[in-house]
Amino acid sequence: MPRFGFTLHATDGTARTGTIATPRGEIRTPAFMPVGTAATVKGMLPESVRATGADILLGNTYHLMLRPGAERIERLGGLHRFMNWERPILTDSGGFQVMSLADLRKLTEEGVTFRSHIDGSRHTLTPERSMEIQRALGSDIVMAFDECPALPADRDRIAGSMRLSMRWARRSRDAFGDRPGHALFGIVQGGLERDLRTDSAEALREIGFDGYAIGGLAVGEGQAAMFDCLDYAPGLLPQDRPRYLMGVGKPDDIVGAVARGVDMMDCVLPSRSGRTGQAWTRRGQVNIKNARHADDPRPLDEDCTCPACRGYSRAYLHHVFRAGEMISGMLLTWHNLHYYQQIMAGMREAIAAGRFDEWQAAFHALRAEGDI
Ligand code: PRF
Ligand code: ZN
Repeated sequence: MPRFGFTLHATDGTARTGTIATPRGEIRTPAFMPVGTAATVKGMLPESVRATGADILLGNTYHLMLRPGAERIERLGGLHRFMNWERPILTDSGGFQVMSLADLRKLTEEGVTFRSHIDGSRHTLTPERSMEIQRALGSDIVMAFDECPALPADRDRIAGSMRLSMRWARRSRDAFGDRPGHALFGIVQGGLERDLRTDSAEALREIGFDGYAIGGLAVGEGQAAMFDCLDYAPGLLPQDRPRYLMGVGKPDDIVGAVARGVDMMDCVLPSRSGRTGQAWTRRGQVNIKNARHADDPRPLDEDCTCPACRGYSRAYLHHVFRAGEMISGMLLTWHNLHYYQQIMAGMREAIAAGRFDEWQAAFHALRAEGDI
């Protein structure tokens, strides 16, 4: 069985490009992972997600344990078979989603008990149970079980939470064991406190992980504060392991994160905003609901090669959104995911060529011109 591995191909300033090798295929970095929370990227067939350029999807422990159940998915051959996506899958560990979605949460040293947001049933997640669920799903990249406080939070709360997450990281590592071909990533916490982030990164490096995530950002602090943290946070992590910024973000967040040394990201934004009539283009955001599109024969983006832009006018996209037709969310999601993957491919190429500064300048210049 080929093992999990990361190869760095080139760096340009602090930006990096490389390849993560897994038994289910390669992940080109910087990588954007579309979110497939409930064993589907909403509105997209897996082959369509692949056609946008995605190498890996993200799945969620929290949602899948509640419905349809991790052991059911295991009996049905694992998550890849279940959802018909044979390439790599990374699963988040559940704690973050419990804190944002579940009812009646109770946090202890052992883990977290909560009631399902779907049917009110009672459940427990611990580092050990999260590892067991992610193993049953067949996840290729397993995330350590952590806790992430919403910002702003006071320093004591952030410090206590980070230390708990580090004890849970140790238990995650022990419960994960040795699984050739599968990877376990630790998650740095510590809010916007540099010394806490440093302690957290050191604790994780001491334990030893196949990759390292930066958690606890994009939780209300704003882009400037997030970038201030990313000015040092990736540098606290080993050079030779992938770095994953969790739950980020808008196109300019992603570009700024890659410039600061991040290799992987995920976000619901391109798929979720596709369903609410928001398109992301090289010239910025387009709200297809807006009446100004009703008679517009042009595509969303003249230069985009996605099916939504090759086959349909803004007038049509406006109409099907207003009419509540399913194809509306499908086409806009496809466009948004395609655009995100184009950004990633452009960054990989520019970093490899040592031209990332020029690429970034062109990216920002086109957005400044705005939609026409
Ligand atoms: N931890 C985990 N998942 C996450 C986060 C985190 O801190 C975030 C924060 N942006 C998103 N998803 N486990
Ligand atoms: Zn398009």
